[in-house]
Amino acid sequence: MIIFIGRHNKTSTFLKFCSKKQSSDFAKLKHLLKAAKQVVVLTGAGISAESGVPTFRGPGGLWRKLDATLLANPSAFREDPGLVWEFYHYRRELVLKAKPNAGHIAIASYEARHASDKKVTVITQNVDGLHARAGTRNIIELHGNLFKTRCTKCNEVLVNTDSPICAALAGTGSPNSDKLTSDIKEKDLPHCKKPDCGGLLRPHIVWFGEFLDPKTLEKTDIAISQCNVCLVVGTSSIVYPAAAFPTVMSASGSIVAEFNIEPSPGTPKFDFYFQGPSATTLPQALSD
Ligand code: BJW
Ligand code: ZN
Repeated sequence: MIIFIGRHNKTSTFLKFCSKKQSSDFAKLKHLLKAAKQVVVLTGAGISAESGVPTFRGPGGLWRKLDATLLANPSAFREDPGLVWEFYHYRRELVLKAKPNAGHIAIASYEARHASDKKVTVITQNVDGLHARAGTRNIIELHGNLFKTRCTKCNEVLVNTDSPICAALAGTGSPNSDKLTSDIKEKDLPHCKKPDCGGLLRPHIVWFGEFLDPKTLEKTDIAISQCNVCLVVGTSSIVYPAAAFPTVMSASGSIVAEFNIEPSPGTPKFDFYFQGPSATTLPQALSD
C-alpha cells in the first residue's frame, strides 16, 4: 500500500511505502531516492574504517588502553594537556595519510550528479575531514575537525594542517606505549599566535559533556526537518544528540536506511538495513 505524506509545503509531497517490514532491497531504496528532494546522510566512524581510521568502539578504538571518553573530555585536557595533544597528534598524522574510500566518494558523486534536483546534506560525527576531501560540498561537522584549533583564551578557531602541529609532538603519540602521562611541558604545546593572547590551543572538537555549536545544531535541525530520505552510515548510535536524529526523522515521516556491518540500537525501527562495509554498500545504493 502506498500513502502520500506532505512535507514542507503542499507541492512537495513524498511517497512512502506503508509496509513496516524492514527491507534490504537496493532497487526499492533507489526508487525512493529518485523522488526525494532532500536527502540527509548521517555518518559515523564506520564510514572511515575502510580508509584505515579506527572506530571508537571497535578494534583499535582504544589508545594506550584508554577509551575516547577518558581522553576526549575537558577535565582530561586540564589535567594533562600534553597527553590529550599526543592522542590528537597521533590521529591527525594517521588521517593525513588516509584517503577517502568508495563510500565517501559515492556520497560526493551522488551530491554532484543531483545538484540540480536534490539537496544532499552530509551530517557527520566524524572529525577526519574525509567527506570534504572526497568532494562533498554540503557538510555539517557536528563534533568539529581534527585540523582546526581553538584558543582556550580568545576562542579563535583556525585551520591547521601542520605535520607535526608543533615540534614537541614530533615522534610522540604512539598508541602502543604504556605511558599514561605526558612528558611534554605545556609551554611546548601549540599556542595562539596573536601577540596580545598567547593562550594554549586545543583541538576544535566537541568533547564529552560539551555543548555542540548552536549554529551547527540550527543547520542540522533544518536539514533533518526537511529530509525525505536519510541514510545512516557506520554509527553505533550511542552518542547524543546525533543518536536521536534518525528516530526524529523516522517519526516525522522520512524514510531511514541504515548501512552498517552490524545492527545498531535503532536498526529494528528503520525502513531499510544494508548489512556490510559501507565502502561496498553505499556505491550500490547511490549508483544510478
Ligand atoms: C561500519 C564499518 C564499515 C565499522 N562499514 N559500518 C542523552 C542521554 C545520555 C547521555 C547524553 C545525552 N545527551 C548528551 C549526553 C552525554 C554525551 C553522550 O551521548 N554520552 C553517551 C556515551 C551516552 N553526549 C555529549 O556529551 C555531547 N554533548 C552534549 O550533548 O551536550 C549537552 C549535554 C551534555 C551532558 C549531558 C546532557 C546534555 C557531546 C558528544 C561529543 C562526542 N564526541 C566524540 C569524541 C570526539 C573526539 C574525537 O573524535 O576525538 O565523538 S565521542 C565519539 O563518539 C566521537 C564520535 O563522533 C562519536 C560517535 O561514535 P560513532 O561515530 O558512532 O563511532 P563508533 O565507534 O561508536 O561506531 C562505529 C560504527 O561503525 C559501529 O556501529 C560499527 O558497527 C560500524 N562500522 N566498520 C559500516 N566498514
Ligand atoms: Zn588566542
